[in-house]
Amino acid sequence: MGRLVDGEWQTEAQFADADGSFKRKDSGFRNWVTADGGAGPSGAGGFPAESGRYHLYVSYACPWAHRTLIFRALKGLEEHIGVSVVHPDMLDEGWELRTDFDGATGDDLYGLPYLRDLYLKAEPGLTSKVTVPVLWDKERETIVSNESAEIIRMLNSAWDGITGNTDDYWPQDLREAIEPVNARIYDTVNNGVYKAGFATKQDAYERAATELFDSLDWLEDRLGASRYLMGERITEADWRLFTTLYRFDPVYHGHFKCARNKLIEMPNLWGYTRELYQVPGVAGTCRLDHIVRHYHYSHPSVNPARIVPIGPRPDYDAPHGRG
Ligand SMILES: N[C@@H](CCC(=O)N[C@@H](CS)C(=O)NCC(=O)O)C(=O)O
Repeated sequence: MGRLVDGEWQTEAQFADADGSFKRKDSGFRNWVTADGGAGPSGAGGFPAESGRYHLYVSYACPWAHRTLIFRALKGLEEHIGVSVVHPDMLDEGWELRTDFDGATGDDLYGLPYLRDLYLKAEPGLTSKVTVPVLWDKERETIVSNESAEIIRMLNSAWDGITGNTDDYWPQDLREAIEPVNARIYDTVNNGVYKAGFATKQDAYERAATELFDSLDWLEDRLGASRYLMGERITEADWRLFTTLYRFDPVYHGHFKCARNKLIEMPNLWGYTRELYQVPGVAGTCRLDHIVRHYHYSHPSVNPARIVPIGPRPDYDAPHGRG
């Protein structure tokens, strides 16, 4: 992996800071596609929702990019927003647009070899991490956003007038209540697994792993009392949690040492994961082949021999028994 500094690629060997803990950097491109092209909560305006104008660059492996694929599917946006899928191996050159892995599409728009080239096309001389997902504007040839939490809110409603799909995963009456749930899940679960996995000091690892499982215990209780995180309706909070739960046993339990127990040992969370997986459209966004390969192959500080394990492969299609 690496980063762009003044437009030049620099490789980095370590994921953790000097104190042994992993700190995720904020995303840099924060504009919004809106129904009328007005500016969103952050960034500049001029990105109106249109069919065929925008393109997503994703990794099937990445839980943050996975959120955007789920929203694209649920909201009927497949024919309106194209997708390019990076190769699962993220090595010294960062994300590559190679096609020698099933499902890796290469760059459908420009034939660029590396994702960093897309960032440089948007802004030559850029200093930035080069992350997925990227929401790209083909007309202005620039990055609208590389922040998944904001991209899913755009997908949730900006194209509704085009698709006629008004399903709402960020309903006005739940927005305030969703925020603290998202915040705890982001910090201790979505990002918590990375903090445990990339820690290079025992205390940093134990802190992250303990907070992670405290939160999973809290969620296990919550999902014993309620079908979804916010009650009877599926919201963005559920989809944000799902992408981490889906990866838990195949990757985080072993590779990231999130090892107090497996997800399949937590009946409410495991049934809930299966239920969300079985929502029409979702399974098609889930690629365990990319996921298992990416993590085990791309983190030499965690898995230097790059051995890709043979399992486990939970049965996400088994009856979920909820509702
Ligand atoms: N805050 C970003 C995080 C995205 C992110 O960190 N993606 C990872 C893949 S799972 C990535 O591209 N990492 C490349 C790097 O850090 O160099 C979001 O949610 O969109």
